[in-house]
Amino acid sequence: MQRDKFFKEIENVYHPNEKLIKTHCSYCGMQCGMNLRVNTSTNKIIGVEPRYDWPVTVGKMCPKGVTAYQQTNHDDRLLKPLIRDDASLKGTTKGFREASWDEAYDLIAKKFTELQENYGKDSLSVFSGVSMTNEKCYLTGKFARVALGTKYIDYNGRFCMSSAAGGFLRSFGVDRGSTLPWTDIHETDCLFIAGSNTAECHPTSIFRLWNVQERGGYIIVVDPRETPIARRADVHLDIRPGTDLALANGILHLLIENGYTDEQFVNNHTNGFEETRELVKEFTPEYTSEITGVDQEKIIQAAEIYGKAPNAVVMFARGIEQQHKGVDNVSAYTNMALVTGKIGRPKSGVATFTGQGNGQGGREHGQKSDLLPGYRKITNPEHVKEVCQFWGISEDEMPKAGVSAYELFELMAKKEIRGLYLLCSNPAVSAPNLNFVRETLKNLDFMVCADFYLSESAEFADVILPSVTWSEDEGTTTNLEGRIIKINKAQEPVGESKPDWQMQVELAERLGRGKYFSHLKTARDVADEFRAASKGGYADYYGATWEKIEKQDGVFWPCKDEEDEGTPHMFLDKKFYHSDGKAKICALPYRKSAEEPDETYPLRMTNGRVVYHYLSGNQTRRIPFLRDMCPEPFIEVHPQTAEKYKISHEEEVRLYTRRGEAFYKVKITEAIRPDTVFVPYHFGHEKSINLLTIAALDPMSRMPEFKVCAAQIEKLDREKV
Ligand SMILES: Nc1nc2c(c(=O)[nH]1)N[C@H]1C(S)=C(S)[C@@H](COP(=O)(O)OP(=O)(O)OC[C@H]3O[C@@H](n4cnc5c(=O)[nH]c(N)nc54)[C@H](O)[C@@H]3O)O[C@H]1N2
Ligand SMILES: Nc1nc2c(c(=O)[nH]1)N[C@H]1C(S)=C(S)[C@@H](COP(=O)(O)OP(=O)(O)OC[C@H]3O[C@@H](n4cnc5c(=O)[nH]c(N)nc54)[C@H](O)[C@@H]3O)O[C@H]1N2
Ligand code: SF4
Ligand SMILES: [Mo]
Repeated sequence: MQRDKFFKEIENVYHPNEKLIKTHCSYCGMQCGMNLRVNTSTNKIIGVEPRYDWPVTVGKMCPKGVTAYQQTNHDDRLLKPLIRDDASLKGTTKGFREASWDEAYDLIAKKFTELQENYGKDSLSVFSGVSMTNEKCYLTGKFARVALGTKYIDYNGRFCMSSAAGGFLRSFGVDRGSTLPWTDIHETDCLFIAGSNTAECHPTSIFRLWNVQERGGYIIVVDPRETPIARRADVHLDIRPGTDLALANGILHLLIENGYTDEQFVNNHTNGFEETRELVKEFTPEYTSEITGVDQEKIIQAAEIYGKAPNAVVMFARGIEQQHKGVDNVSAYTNMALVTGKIGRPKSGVATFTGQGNGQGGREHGQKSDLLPGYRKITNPEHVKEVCQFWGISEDEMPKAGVSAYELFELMAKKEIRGLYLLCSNPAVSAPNLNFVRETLKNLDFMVCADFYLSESAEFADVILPSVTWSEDEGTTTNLEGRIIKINKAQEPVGESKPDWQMQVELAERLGRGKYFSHLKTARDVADEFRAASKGGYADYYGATWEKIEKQDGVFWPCKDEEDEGTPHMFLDKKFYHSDGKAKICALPYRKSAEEPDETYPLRMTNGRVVYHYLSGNQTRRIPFLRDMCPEPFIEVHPQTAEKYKISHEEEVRLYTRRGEAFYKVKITEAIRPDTVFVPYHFGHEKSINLLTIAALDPMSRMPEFKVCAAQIEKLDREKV
């Protein structure tokens, strides 16, 4: 206690020309607590310090977090709207001229109206992202349905959290990324972590992982690469990419065979056990090892450790989710917690490492093609009725369910969709099968892009609208625990940039839909409408007022009213959200990857992140320190494989798949399987690994199979470059 007080006082030390604005990092789902330092003479952000008093991250930040403040007053900021005046330069940064907001809005309203008059309401689409606050995500959903009246809205979470969401909905009937607070996880006895490079992607979770081991507990890691956490794990299951379903079934087989099931829990609180037991019978260690490439001994050891642990947490991330069987992978690993009853109590449970800053909240309130605020379903007439009443529109005005993110591009290619309002996403780097996606963007009749930097996607736009960074507006996000937190404004928007919610209100007015939006004059107005819109949905935020968030260090949803303090632990009453109150143990047959290696493409290509860059890299590639630390992508190759191809460290090679090619410098490392190569994905143009990825979609979540496809390396004739 004394120590906490000491640090609190240090943080509040008075600087004569500075004030500190309490907020959270702009990037990942950890949403680390930070104070932005603001010069009180210039009213500009000049630096940052970590917040020791934030319970989730207690003074920790990563290299992206400590430099995040450099985004705000960066020279590359877009200061005024831009209008394309040379169509022949589409796909480049050139051919734009500066314009006033009035001119930009008038042009957008004219073009959008023309397209809808000629080709119908659904000829327009909205593609958004979840680096935005809950309030902005909510309003974007309303903007698409009420201002544009189109059914075609989807967002980048489809490439991120959709399989986790689908798996949780199937297993539990509810989708909150973590069933327990992060402040619990270091107190568990076993962490089973699959497909997460925690040390690079959620670095400020790491001290909790090591703490489990320091307290005598165990860490089991499933990853084709020896990541930093795999290196320190008690067991590293070095899996062949794309075979997690077999591994999860193999572990389940052992948990059941060796008597680690909690029969009472299974009988009283779950369905599907018998069917699943039958299915996993064939997944003996031998058979599992054959499919996954992991030693039998290690599989047995992992099952023993997890089975014996009094408390355990199963965790996973995009490594298992970004597959065309991502939802099955999530439910299959979740089965481990359900058969052993290690869920619905403190220190035990299931959690996914939510990716983007607001990856949790942003998926709950209507940016997804089939969802409305409060996690209501657009296919449920009752839900539609509630939301229509709230918005004041008639039920036949509410568009139907649209399609998923990648499918939007397919409809654009078919000219069913002709216009796009893109905000907070950079699909020209981040979408799979990029040769197709870029061509599609190029051929749109009219495209608007809202961003604060000129992204690779903005290069295709007809109008670019300058938005603000996270530090120039206020609102809430929901971190990876399901904790709603407050982002505070530290300085006024630079140049003429505006928050997205304000652009949408002003555009709605131009589109003749002002009466549904004009009352929203401040971020707080949007927040109050948003909370009320979520009321009664299962992701109920109504009771999570800004005041309560401040008082309680965040509020876990659901939080229904003033008195409700929120819900840090899910299912403490052993009530799941399916109509019978039970969870579902899922029998999931093993399926191969969409594209298995063959003679022509003998390698498995996977990809992901490095600690220094964030997603498409549009933000972090501009920060000098981060750019210096990782200026370009590379390809990780095992020494045996390098020998086979006669390639050496730092040599440039051609990597290619059935969809495309790219050239990367080789990084020879034993920390990868010999049958697998890995490339970080944060780079644009000809360096994008997505030129090579496959757009095979999960049948439930419509998540593309980013993480696995068949590839080949070609040694170039050139000398070392
Ligand atoms: N530094 C940094 N941190 C980030 C982000 C970032 O861009 N940079 N992005 C944020 C976002 S939005 C997200 S979604 C998260 C992502 O966080 P993670 O999911 O942890 O990151 P990835 O690097 O995509 O993939 C994780 C691991 O999956 C492994 N993997 C690949 N294929 C398979 C497989 O078939 N099975 C298994 N078991 N593992 C496999 C990879 O080797 C990799 O180590 O990170 C968040 N944090
Ligand atoms: N090959 C491969 N591809 C992947 C992945 C992978 O692992 N491998 N991961 C996938 C995952 S998990 C994700 S999350 C996606 C992410 O893919 P993207 O959606 O492309 O992610 P970002 O780079 O965050 O793009 C956000 C853009 O919006 C801008 N921006 C940030 N905040 C705001 C705001 O408040 N308003 C506006 N208007 N703009 C803003 C940023 O400058 C940036 O240009 O990529 C996916 N693609
Ligand atoms: S761990 Fe995530 S939230 Fe924390 S400082 Fe790094 S990028 Fe920001
Ligand atoms: Mo993500």
